[in-house]
Amino acid sequence: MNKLTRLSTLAAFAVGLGLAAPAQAALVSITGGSATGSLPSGNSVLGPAGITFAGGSIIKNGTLRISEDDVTLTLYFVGSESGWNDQIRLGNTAGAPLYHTETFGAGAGGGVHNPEISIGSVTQDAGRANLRFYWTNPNPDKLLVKNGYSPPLISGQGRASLAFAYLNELDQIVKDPTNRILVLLDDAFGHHPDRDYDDGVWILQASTPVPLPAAAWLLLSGLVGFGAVARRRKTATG
Ligand SMILES: [Ca+2]
Ligand SMILES: [Ca+2]
Repeated sequence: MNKLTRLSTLAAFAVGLGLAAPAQAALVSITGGSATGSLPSGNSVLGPAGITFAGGSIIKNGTLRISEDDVTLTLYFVGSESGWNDQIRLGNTAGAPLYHTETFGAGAGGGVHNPEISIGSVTQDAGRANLRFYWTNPNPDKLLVKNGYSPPLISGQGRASLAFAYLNELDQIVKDPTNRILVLLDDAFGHHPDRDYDDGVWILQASTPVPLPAAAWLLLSGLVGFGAVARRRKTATG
């Protein structure tokens, strides 16, 4: 095996390793908005849920954007202070939208949920993430806020608001983009907004399918090539 063959074998091995590992690039980004490095005043969910700061910020009124097509968003419910009947809806590119109606209040049977409850998954394409929040009681449903846009409500009642943050696997709010987004809702229907951002708290986990067969094949070919190099070295020195 000449030097060039050996190098190409090692390159194939590296490519195999790279494709076998999950994509590291963040699939979602938070753009715009205003950052705050402390818990919203009066927030009753983040502390009990064990969510802490580690160099990052909560970004209020930002926009959540998806960087690729066919990104799967899995929604987990963390908790809610509110006894209001709010609802989150995730649009998607295939199949029915995902609904989650929050009917819990603080205390027994509601409040903070830890570990998080999986609500389900949807698939979305690149662009603004399709998140919409409704106040569902009384009927008809009223749009509170959607990602990147807060519609004006009845005069004197302000606007609902969303906040996002990047979370790591330890539930720490971090500066660098991750594929795990903390979603905070502050509702504003029937009363003035108090900006405690605990009227609905979720985590969105973004992922793309990993092409396992191709990755596994490349990894295998890389290992076979690496083995050939090792055998040749052993022969040469032996
Ligand atoms: Ca509130
Ligand atoms: Ca509240």
